Amino acid sequence: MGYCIALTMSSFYTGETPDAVKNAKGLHLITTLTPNGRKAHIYLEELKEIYGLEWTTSLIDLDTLEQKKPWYLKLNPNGRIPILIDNTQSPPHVVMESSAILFYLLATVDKNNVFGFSDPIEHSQLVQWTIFWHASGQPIQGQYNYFRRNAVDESPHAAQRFKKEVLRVYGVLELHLSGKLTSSPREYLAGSGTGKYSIADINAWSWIRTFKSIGFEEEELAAFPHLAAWVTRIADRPAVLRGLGEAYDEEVHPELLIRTE
Ligand SMILES: N[C@@H](CCC(=O)N[C@@H](CS)C(=O)NCC(=O)O)C(=O)O
Repeated sequence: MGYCIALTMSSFYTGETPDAVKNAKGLHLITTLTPNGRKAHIYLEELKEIYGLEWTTSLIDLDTLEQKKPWYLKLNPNGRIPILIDNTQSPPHVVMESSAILFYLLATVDKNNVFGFSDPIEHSQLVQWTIFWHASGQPIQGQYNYFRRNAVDESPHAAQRFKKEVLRVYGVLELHLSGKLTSSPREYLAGSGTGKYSIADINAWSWIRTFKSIGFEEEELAAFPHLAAWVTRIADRPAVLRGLGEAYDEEVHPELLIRTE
């Protein structure tokens, strides 16, 4: 039996896996202050308020490429953050992909569906809008940011292409929230009536919150009043403020930073 456990653990960690990860109990998050990291932070912080959820955190400075090392790739072959390790499972269960982390926490922690829905139709709405942003929003906004910041040639083609597509995706969310075509304006992305704040909102909000500062003209932003109101509606939640902030900042918490040689 002991032999089996040893085998299981050795297939999960390497000799290089940092002690903070290897010895963690319960939920352990590996993250940094990026939009994909922040969506996990925000939901964990919301769950802490409701259920008293506890977890531990390790931070990675992406510039050190710790996330590309074999010990990390063994946990997430995609070599990106965030990941959540559930050490209450045997062997520990690793969740990669930020939206999948939200779904995992919804299924395992948020038993009362405070940030989800027990009704299958409303749950289907939640899944739709979470996947819509994960598939059509965040990769496009990520590429838009990349080409905006790292143009290496005179051709603005890629930057323009991604900018146009980000604005199109914002337009989809604006149409949905405004109720322009359905006569049902909404406050949140999923749920009956005007909707309910859920992981679908957390998922998209961590990215869209910056929409006024990522290079759009005032006239372009004027097309999204309902999206702007939605950003403001969510911004002041205490758990949201904590999720954005210093608990996940390696300069404030250098003791949480993991770096192998
Ligand atoms: N689809 C993934 C994307 C994760 C992702 O792109 N993470 C970025 C930070 S937001 C990252 O780890 N970048 C570092 C790298 O690519 O090496 C998710 O939603 O979790």
